[in-house]
Amino acid sequence: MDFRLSEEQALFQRSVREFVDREVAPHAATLDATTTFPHETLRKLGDLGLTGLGIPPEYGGSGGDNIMVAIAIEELARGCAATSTVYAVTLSLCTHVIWTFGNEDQKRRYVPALSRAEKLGCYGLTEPEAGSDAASLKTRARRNGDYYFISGTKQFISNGDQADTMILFATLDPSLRSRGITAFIAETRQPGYHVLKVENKLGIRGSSTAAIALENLEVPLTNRLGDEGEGFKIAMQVLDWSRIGIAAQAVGIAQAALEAAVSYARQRHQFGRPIAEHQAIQFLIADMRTRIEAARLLTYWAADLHDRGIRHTAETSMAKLFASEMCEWVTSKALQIHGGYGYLKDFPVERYYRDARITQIYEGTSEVQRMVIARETLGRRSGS
Ligand code: COS
Repeated sequence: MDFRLSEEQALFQRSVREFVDREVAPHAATLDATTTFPHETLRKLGDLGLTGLGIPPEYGGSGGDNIMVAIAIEELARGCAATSTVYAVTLSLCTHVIWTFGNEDQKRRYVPALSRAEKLGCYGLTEPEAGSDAASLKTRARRNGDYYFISGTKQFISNGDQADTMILFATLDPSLRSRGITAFIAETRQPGYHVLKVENKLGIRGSSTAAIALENLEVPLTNRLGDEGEGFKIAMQVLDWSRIGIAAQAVGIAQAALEAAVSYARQRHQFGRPIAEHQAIQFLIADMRTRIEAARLLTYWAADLHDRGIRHTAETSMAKLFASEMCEWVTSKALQIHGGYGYLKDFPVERYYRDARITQIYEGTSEVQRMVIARETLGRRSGS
């Protein structure tokens, strides 16, 4: 058992951190204030090969493992949570989905441009009436010859208004629930794909979240991922790895909050000395760091199991549950350490506090993670 990063992973972490400190973090407050999508940063992430992590070079990628994906998301989130969302969605919820479940033709047609960030991806699972209960989705796919025609509404789609490619889930027969769901690679730049609304959010404001209407969207048979009826299992397996990214994002946001709190506590004087010399602050800092490290270990553990091809449904949900709840706690304490100044836009902690909140909601709420962990622990017959 070795809890250290490999030399390659550690070097990768340092270089991503340097890039983020130089090119990403300085823009985070402006993206947040102006709700600006980070197109420019995405292009740079493409140039660096980060949007092709986990994909071999012959498909436009830069290789690497899932621990490196977690590191990249964590480091990006430490600088700008919104940018890490845009990145994690296109990589984990689109590129890796086609890479894992696509046939050779689909990989050749889609993976290289996505890996190089020439194209952007999104994931169309959630609907207005199908959030936690994903199997109840109503978007219909009807086959006619060599095409499917897909109609319905998708909700809370990260990158939905910006993406070129959507991993789209639709049902051929809603009465079959999960067994009627099929996955498709859909192209968004065509008639039948309409952006209904871009949401105004509490946090991760530089990322976009859209409601999408699909009106007889044409998808060729050659763009079906897997067989008819296999879509729900694909969706769940994807979440088994993509939720590791949300855990990593939570760790990154919390790390940024801890660093801000440490720096503030050293320079802020009260009662004749830096507040870092008061035990009330020291104990908070100690608890913050301990919880962050515990979440980081859970996150890397789940990523490592994924790299080893070992089933990790419970481990992923534990990492996501613990890291996201930790993140809210840590960012709240960091804000508290800043006192009144923490409540102001002049310091970044109020943004960390707002950005933290979504990690307990998207890609499965904390309640869904508890359901999954309980089922994995007690078995399906427990009635949960
Ligand atoms: N890997 C592989 N297969 C899985 C799986 C997994 N992790 N989880 C479930 N399945 C399979 C089951 O084995 C079952 O297969 P059979 O039909 O052969 O029996 C099928 O999928 C249906 O599973 P289940 O009955 O557990 O589905 P539920 O409707 O009870 O839903 C939850 C389970 C709640 C876990 C699921 O709907 C979920 O994750 N919801 C949250 C969705 C989400 O995260 N949305 C965020 C937006 S997407 S970014």
